[in-house]
Amino acid sequence: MANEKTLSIIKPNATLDNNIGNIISMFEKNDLRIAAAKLTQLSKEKAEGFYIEHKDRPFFGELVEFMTSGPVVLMVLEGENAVAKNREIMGATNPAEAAEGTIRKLYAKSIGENAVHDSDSAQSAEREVSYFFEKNEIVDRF
Ligand code: IDP
Ligand code: MG
Repeated sequence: MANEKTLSIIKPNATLDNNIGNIISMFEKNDLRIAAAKLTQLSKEKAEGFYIEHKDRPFFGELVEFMTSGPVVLMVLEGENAVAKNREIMGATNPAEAAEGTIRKLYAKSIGENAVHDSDSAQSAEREVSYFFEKNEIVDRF
């Protein structure tokens, strides 16, 4: 199986609820490693650019407003099959549909305030990782 990198974001509802550690421990328990991390608050421009694929969706304004409303933790996660593995650990977009034990089942408030983002494919992972991180900010020692 391939060693991959994927982008993860702990969203403002989860940072404000003090669930950063709980969420990171879910990644670590599932053999994903943190290869880069920063805590920041996104500007409107940065959040809009990140979610550009959703710009025509009805919830775009709400999404950008939420993502800029508080601190976020941006992380590069690394491990075997990291992209698919993170999707599984994270759970469905809507917490009402998320499987038991997933991050969203445990820590999401609603379909919008759903605790975490991850990259949905290897191709998005590449774009999303380089959207937030310079090459020299990513550790490659694992
Ligand atoms: P994903 O995060 O599970 O991949 P996407 O469909 O890519 O879900 O949507 C991106 C983000 O937009 C979601 O994580 C959620 O925060 C927000 N979002 C999606 N659908 C809705 C909605 O119907 N209302 C409000 N926000 C939504
Ligand atoms: Mg998505």
